[in-house]
Amino acid sequence: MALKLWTNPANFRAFKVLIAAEYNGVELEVPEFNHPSDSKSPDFLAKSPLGRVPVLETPQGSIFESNAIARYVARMRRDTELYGVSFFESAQVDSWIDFCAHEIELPATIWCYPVIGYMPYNDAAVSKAKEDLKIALGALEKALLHRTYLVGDKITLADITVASALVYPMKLVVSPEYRKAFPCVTRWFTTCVNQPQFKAVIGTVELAKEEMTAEGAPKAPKKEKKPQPAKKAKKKKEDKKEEDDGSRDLGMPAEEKKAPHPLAVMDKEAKSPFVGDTWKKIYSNNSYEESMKQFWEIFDAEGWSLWICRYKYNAENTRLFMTSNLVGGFIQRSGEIRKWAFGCMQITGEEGKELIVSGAWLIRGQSIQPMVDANDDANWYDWVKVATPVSDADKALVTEMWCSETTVEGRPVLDGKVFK
Ligand SMILES: N[C@@H](CCC(=O)N[C@@H](CS)C(=O)NCC(=O)O)C(=O)O
Repeated sequence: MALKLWTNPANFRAFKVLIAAEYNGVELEVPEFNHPSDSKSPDFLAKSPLGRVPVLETPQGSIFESNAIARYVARMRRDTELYGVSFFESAQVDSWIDFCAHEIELPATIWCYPVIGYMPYNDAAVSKAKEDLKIALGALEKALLHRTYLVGDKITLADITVASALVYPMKLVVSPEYRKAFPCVTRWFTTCVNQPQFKAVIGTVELAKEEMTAEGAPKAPKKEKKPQPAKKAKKKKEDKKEEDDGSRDLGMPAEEKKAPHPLAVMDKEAKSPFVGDTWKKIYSNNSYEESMKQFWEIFDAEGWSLWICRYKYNAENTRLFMTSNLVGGFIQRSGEIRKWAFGCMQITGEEGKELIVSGAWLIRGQSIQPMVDANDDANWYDWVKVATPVSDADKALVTEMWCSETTVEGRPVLDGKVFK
C-alpha cells in the first residue's frame, strides 16, 4: 500500500511533508479530501483523533501531527541527512521544528488566515501577530547571520519546516517594508523556496510587493502609484490620515465615507433589465440545461459583458492542490465586485504535466477593468471579451465553462470553482 497523505489543498502543514518526500524520493499519494465534510467521519477520526489534517496513512497505521509525519518521512532515508548528521544536529533540527510550531505558525496563521478568508479579521489579534512574528523573525535573522542554512551546511528538515510555515506570510502579507529588518531571513527563504524539491510542491513563490489585507482590515497605504480615478486617490488620502492620527494603533479603523462603487453608479445611471442576483438564483436552483436556457433568454448584452480568461503561466502549474489554491485565491479576491459579477473557473489537463486554468465571467458593463481594480491577480490572466451577438460557438464555450463537470475544451476537468 502506498503512503497516503490526507490533507486539504494547499495546507502549509502538508508542504513540509511533501517537500521532505521530494528530497527523499518517497512517493506519497494525496487523495482528494473535502474538509470538513470528510474529516469528522468515524473512519477519518480513527486516523486522526481530532479529525485534523494532515494525517499520514501507512501500512502499519496512521501518523497524525504534521511534524511527526514530516520527521517520519525525513527519517525514511539516511543518506540525504534531512534530520542532521549527528545526534546533536538532530536535536538542533528539533529545536527549529518546535520553534516554528510555537513562535512562527501561530502569529503567521493569525495574520494570514483572515486574508485568505479562513478567519474573521480582528485588528488587535492581527496587530499582535505582526509584532510576535517580528520577534520570531528577529531570532531567525540572528541564527542566519553567519550561516546559509539553519543546521549544518545543507538543507535539513529545520529549513523545510520553517520555510514552509513562511510561504503564505512571505507571499501575502510580509511587505518589503516589514522584510527590511530581515535580510538574512529573506536571502535564506529565497534560497530554500527556489530549490527544485520545494518548487515541485509550492510552485514559484513571489515575495509580497505589498501587504495584502483582509476584508474589514484598514488598507495599508500603497507605495507604487497606479493611475487611479479621483475618487480612489481621495480614499488613499483618508487612509493616510487614519495612520497619522493613530486610530489604527488603537484597533479602531477610522470611519470611512465610502464613495459608491463605479458599478453601483452604473446600476443607477444605466439600468439593466438583467439582475445579477436573479441569474445567480437561477443557476443555483435549476439544472445546468435549464439555467443556460434561461440565461440566454435574459442576458442583456448592453448592460453586461461576457469574458473568457486564461491564466498566463500555466506551464508553472504542475501540482493540482497548489493550482486549486491559486484559483481559490482568485475567486476570493474578487469579492469586492460580487454584486456585479459571476464566473466559473476550472483546472483542466494532467497533474504533473501542465494544468490549465481558464474561466468564463459575466460582468456588469463593457470593461473588465473593475475586476482588475478589485483583484490584482486578474493581471495574471488574458481576458478576451465574447463578441455580441454571442455566436453559437461562444455560447457553447461559456456553457461548457459554467456547467461541465467532465471536460472543457476537450481536456478533463480536475477542479472547478464558481463565483456567485
Ligand atoms: N498541530 C496540528 C495542527 C493540525 C491542524 O490544525 N490542521 C487544520 C488544517 S491546517 C485542521 O485540520 N483544521 C480543521 C479542524 O480542526 O477540524 C498539526 O501540525 O498537524
